[in-house]
Amino acid sequence: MTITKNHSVVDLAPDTKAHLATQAAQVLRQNDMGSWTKAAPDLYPHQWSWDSAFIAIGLAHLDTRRAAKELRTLFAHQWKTGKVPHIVFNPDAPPDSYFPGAAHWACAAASPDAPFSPPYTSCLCQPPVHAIAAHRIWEAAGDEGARAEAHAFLHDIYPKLLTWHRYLATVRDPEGSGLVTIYHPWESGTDNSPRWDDALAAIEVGRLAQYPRRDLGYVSDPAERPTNADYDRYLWLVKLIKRASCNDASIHETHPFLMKDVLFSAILVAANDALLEIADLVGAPDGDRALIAGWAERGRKGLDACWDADLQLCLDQNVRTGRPIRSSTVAGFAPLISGGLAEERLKELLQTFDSPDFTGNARLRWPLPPSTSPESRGFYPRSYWRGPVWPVANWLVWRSLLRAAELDRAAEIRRVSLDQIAESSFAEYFEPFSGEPLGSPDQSWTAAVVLDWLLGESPKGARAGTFSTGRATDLDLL
Ligand code: 9WN
Repeated sequence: MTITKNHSVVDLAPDTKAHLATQAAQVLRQNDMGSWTKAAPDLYPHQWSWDSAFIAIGLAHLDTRRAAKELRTLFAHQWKTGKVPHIVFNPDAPPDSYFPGAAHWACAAASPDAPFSPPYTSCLCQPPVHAIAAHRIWEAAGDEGARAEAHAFLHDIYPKLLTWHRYLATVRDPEGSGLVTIYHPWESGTDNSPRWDDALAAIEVGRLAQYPRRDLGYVSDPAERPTNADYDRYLWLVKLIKRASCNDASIHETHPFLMKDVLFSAILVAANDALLEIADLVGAPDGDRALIAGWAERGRKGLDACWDADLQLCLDQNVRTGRPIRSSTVAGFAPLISGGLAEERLKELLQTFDSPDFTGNARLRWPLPPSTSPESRGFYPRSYWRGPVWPVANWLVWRSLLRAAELDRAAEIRRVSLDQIAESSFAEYFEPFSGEPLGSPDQSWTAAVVLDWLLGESPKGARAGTFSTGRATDLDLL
């Protein structure tokens, strides 16, 4: 496929699409551990929470039962508080394959709220894409048998999803602001984003034992990963969380890094919309529905209060300082992700989206949103969440554009994203100007979103702001 100078695109040829879908399925098969999927073959040898949700979305188009299993496995390690851990450690992974690994999180297992171990888990969490994934599995279930099984799966997972969302809406939002408080950049899923720079800079790092940077062994250039100074801060925050015995109340009292994360909060709103649909499907009590709808509404209000008229983006808030974090990143499109926007706000957000700050930047190889605006402080085109383009973030934007009935824009994001991956590979992220693939090769969630783009029908009901009956039946492609 070619892109003309003004970025108008011609769709991929059918045989290229079929080839891409086959390759994507191979990536997921290669990383498949039977009942869960490694986030990446070498760099990430464990089960990550939001990766698993995206992976389930991709797997849904290959095998709905296996997709459901992915989420069942993750939720088998849910904490008693309702928290879904950010990593479930693979007991068979060599101890020197990832740092910090299970041993580093041993204290998490000692918490009275921790699930039975091994496998061990971390005591952090990640954005709650899971209800969206569970609903996508339902949508993808084709024949009667698969639908019956998917329905049974929704019955089983619904109470777990409800407890998960309740944990986020209460324990992680004691103020009732509608915004989720995170304790660590790893919880945001956008680890070294400049969003966290000022808060991290203000933290005085104490004594840390020497530790290995195992991640650097898996990328061709250390510049693609967070710096050593970033890592010192990450590990110091882990140490403080361990000192607080992974107890939420103590963390809220003592921890120096408490952030209202707008992207996380927006994903929770979108996930609450999906959970409401699941609640209907499983015949949940009216009280549950009112509760979930209330969380979604409070989330939308909370995000609205974070709007910055100057940057025309939504901004995270630092709970410790009470101040907004002035940073131009893809997280600023949070109100688009949550959905339910007033027309005027949608217009403003799309203007920012099209501007040189994001997809309208003339230097971009593809008109896809860089994780950090090339025009902003903290941008670095090769470094992880400081500038590269992430297919998984593009999937979130694509889905949100569909829900906002911005169908042409959504189609453009999908086409260009597929073009990027067809031309390069299933990389974790891409240099925005050259298009060079960076980070891990064969990243599972990249393959998963490609499968959803290729094999999932455009969700029907997008105009009404919901996902209802888009069903994938196009498995002949494989
Ligand atoms: C730390 C697995 C994860 C993603 C995160 C991404 C990266 C881990 C790391 O990889 O984080 O959790 O070691 O860098 O930032 O979003 O879930 O793919």
